[in-house]
Amino acid sequence: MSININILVNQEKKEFNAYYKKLLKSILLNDELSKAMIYGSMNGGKRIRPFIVSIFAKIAKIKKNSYLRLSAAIECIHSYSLIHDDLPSMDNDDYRRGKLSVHKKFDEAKAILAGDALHDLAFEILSDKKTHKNTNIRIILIEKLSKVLGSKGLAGGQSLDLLFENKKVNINKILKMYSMKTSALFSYCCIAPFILGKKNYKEIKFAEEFGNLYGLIFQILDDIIDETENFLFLGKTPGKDKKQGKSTFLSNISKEKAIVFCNKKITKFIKSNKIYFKRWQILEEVLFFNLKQFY
Ligand code: GRG
Repeated sequence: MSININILVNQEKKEFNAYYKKLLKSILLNDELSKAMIYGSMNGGKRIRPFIVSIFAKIAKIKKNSYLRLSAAIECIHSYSLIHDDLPSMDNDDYRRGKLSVHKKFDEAKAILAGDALHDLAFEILSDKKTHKNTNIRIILIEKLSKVLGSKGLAGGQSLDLLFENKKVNINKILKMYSMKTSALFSYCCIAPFILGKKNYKEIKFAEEFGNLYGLIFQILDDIIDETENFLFLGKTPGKDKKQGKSTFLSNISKEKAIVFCNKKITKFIKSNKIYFKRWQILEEVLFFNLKQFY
């Protein structure tokens, strides 16, 4: 069976963008901070995370309204992380998604606050009964997300990323940093729909590992395109990792070997999780989707 993942990604993106726009309009004001939040989260992202959520939500038979709210919370978090990532004290980029980054379009204080407020909005969305009627389920969703974002997740990973600048860092440490700064949120995209759908422990564990691997491959490919693509493709300053002395996977191995590494990792994971890949065949296509574009 060959499924065109590109078509599914675009369909989900369209559906998500319409829902997200409506949701933000119903919650936000018309003030400067809200404008910065909207600018930072509705400015042309690929919406890959909502796509991953939709795949796992369909497997778990979750109602559309419920999983779109989950995706909205996740995109609020993702946008917050990008707004803060672009700040002068972090990765210092004037551009994002082909447009001025939030601190350049507005100012630094507003970018910090817009990021903070998007982060908070994610929790407002998740804690609302409209996301799931069962309070315990909502608390689990919130607990898991808090862990993914904190010192052992996104924030911790970003801290390592900055700490590793201009240092010789071994590959295992780089992989650990990637698992925190990038994979953790992808893994949440996979487990959260399974939590909503009350899937069993083993299935949730599988979803977590799937998300971790997906995120790792995503980050390695992101490193490659940072080196090989131009501004038009990236929508942000190209070649920045090298210029800023970033320690990345590519500081240790060549692009070609990195691609082989990703392929081997996926193949091994599929082999050791045959039952799930047989039951949910689309997952194999999803896992190979980003990598296929490099062959
Ligand atoms: C806790 C202060 C604080 C900040 C949050 C800044 C931060 C911590 C984390 C940054 C994490 C980060 C930027 C990871 C990179 C992940 C990544 C590859 C992002 C790009 O994702 P895409 O390609 O972006 O999906 P689009 O623009 O398509 O949405």
